[in-house]
This record gives sequence, C-alpha cells and structure tokens, in this order.
Amino acid sequence: MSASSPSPEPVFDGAGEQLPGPRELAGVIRGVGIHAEFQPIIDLARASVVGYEALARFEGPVRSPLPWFEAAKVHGRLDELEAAALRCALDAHAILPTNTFLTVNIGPAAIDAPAVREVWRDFPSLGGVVVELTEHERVESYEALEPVLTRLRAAGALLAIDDAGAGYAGLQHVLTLRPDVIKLDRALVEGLDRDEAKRALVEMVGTLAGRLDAWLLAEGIETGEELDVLVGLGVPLAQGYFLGRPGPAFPAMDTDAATRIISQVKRQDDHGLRLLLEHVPVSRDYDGAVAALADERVDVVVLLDDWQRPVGTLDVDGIVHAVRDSGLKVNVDTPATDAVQRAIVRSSSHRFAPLVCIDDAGRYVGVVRMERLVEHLTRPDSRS
Ligand code: G
Ligand code: MN
Repeated sequence: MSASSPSPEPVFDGAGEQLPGPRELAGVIRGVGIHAEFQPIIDLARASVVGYEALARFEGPVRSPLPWFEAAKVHGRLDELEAAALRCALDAHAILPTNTFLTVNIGPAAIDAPAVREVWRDFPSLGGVVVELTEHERVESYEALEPVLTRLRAAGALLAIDDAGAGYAGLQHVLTLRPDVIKLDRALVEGLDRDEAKRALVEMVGTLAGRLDAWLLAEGIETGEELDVLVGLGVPLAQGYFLGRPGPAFPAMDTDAATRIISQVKRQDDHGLRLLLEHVPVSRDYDGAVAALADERVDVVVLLDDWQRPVGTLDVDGIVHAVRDSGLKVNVDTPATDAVQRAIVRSSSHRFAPLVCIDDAGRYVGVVRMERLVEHLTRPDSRS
C-alpha cells in the first residue's frame, strides 16, 4: 500500500499483525489472489487416499487464511469471502482424481447467505462433495439450517461436522445434524498415544459415529505414534501433516506413513502366538520340575524365577535348555511367521524345542510347540 493513498486506518489482529485492507479484500472476493490447496484424506484400513480437503490459500504478503477471514469480518464481508473460497474449492470438483471425494468448508452463518447461495446455484450437482460445517461462532440452533442442508443433500452432498470436540462443535450438534462424517478436532488427536483419557474419548466418539452410521475422520495427525493409535482403534479416516501436507496439485500420501499403516494393520491381523499357546507345568526349582515330569502326559516343564520369568525348560530326557541366548524365549505378540523363522535358526540341539512365550513384562505366559506353529502356518486359511 503506498503512503500517499487515502486508505483507511490499518486494522490489526489480536497478535498485532496487520490485517489485509478493504482493497485487497475486494480483490480476493472477486477471485484475485485466492486459490485452493488440497490435503489428502486417508483410508486407514487400506493406506490409500480417498479424498481431499480444499483449503483456502492467499497470495501476497498475508498468506495465512486467518487474517483474511478476520479482516472480512471487520469489514462486514465475511459471507462474500466465504463464497469466494467455496467457489475456488468447488472449481476443483471437475478435476478431482478418480475415486476421491472433495471436502469444502463453510460456516453455518454463511451457508445460506446470498453470496454463497449464488455459488451453490453454479454447482448444482454435488455428488462426491462433503460439506464441512465449520463453526467459529456459537450456533444456538441448527433448525434454521434445515432447508439449506436438505437442498445440499438433495444435490448429492454429504455433510461433515468440522472440529468436533473443540470449541462449539460439541456432541449436541452431532446429534441434531446427523452428519455423514465427524471430523475429530486436532486437539483430541494431539498426543493421544500418551493420554489414556484422550484415547477413551476418541473410542467413544467412534462408537457414537458407528451408531449414527457416520464416518469418523481424525484431523491433524502429526506423529507416527498418533497414527498407530488411531489405526489400532479402527478409526476409518485420517488427515494431517504426517499423512500428507496440503498442496496445489492433489498430493499423494506420504510413503513412510503408508508403509507404517500397512505394517500396523498386518500386525493386527496376526494374532501373534496367543491362539497357539499351550500351558505346561511350571516349577521354581529343578526337583519340582523332575517331579512334574513323573506324570507321563507331561513332556516338558518350564523353570521360572521368583518374578515369573522363564529361565529354562526341562524335557523328558532330563535335558535342561537354558532360556538365555538359546532362542527359546519369544514375545507372545510376535507374528507366527517371524517366530518360526527365528526358531529354525536355533542350534540343532534345541531347534525343535517349544518356544517359551513371555508378555511385555517378560513374564511366562505359555509355550508354543513347533509342530503346532508349522501346522498353523501351513493351513490354507491361516493368514486370514
Ligand atoms: O478447521 P479446519 O480443520 O478446516 O482447519 C484446517 C487447517 O489445519 C488448514 O489450514 C490446514 O493447513 C491445517 N492442518 C492440516 N493438517 C494439520 C496438522 O497435521 N497439524 C496442524 N497443526 N494443522 C494442520
Ligand atoms: Mn475443515
């Protein structure tokens, strides 16, 4: 802005940043200096991109969307700016990669405003579009929105509640709006691998989503650990920097994240060794083990220390196999294929000895015989 222009007083936001002025604002409302970028939305069961969220991006000195929306509010042009952003987003509908949906953001106050209504009119067919209701201010009642939501649904759009669990988008709104997608706010995802309560909350919202026949979409995944928990909880959809950042062309998902999801899903499919466990007699001392072997049905006894950790096995031939360094001991969650691969490289003296299974704390939980393991792995349906 030149110093000589008779521009109005500059406006600042709460952080002291200068907001865009009315002239720049008028430009973007006409569609100049505004465009959409797209962030991939991932199907966590398949590690594939199933959709994109269109996000408004601005050119020039103020690039972040927040000051623009702030400025539009100050100048009473919020509906028009929302309309301009929505138009940019919906323009991408025609060039969307196949088999993906497009999500677009709109505030409840703007959704039926004249400027926005004009945009809806220009895009009469909304199949494959998810309209995200983004609530920046409290909406007391959604009753007034019923007609416009019904129109959008009739045009083929699905409805999502954005930022659920944060700010104003509470569970009450989920109940009244009956959305097709519930977007779980980033605040509930952040650090959920270290917070049991957050994990329980996500699980609860997931159950609610299931009851309402809605998809849960977790937003703002920034770490592999957060991702692991969400995959473990069976959350169907996710989005975040760790999975893929927004970009101007439709970006692919991050390949490391894809690999991580696939290995996590595989680990879950495999029950580890639990289904193959057998409980044989245990003893704290050698004499007790020998006594247990007097029963002719017993062919192996596991020797434990005072903390229930296995120290060795004693077999019918009176041979003690020490657990340490012998490859006898294995975590019960080890996939069966990994366990057999490790077992067959043991020394010939105990290559076919049972595997002694332990839990994460190192405590004995049972044994798995090699015969059982091989039988399990060679059965045709064993990998399903
Ligand atoms: O309110 P809504 O969920 O539509 O906001 C999306 C915004 O969040 C976008 O501006 C996008 O760039 C940003 N975003 C997307 N993924 C992440 C993430 O993993 N972490 C953070 N902090 N922001 C994200
Ligand atoms: Mn959104």
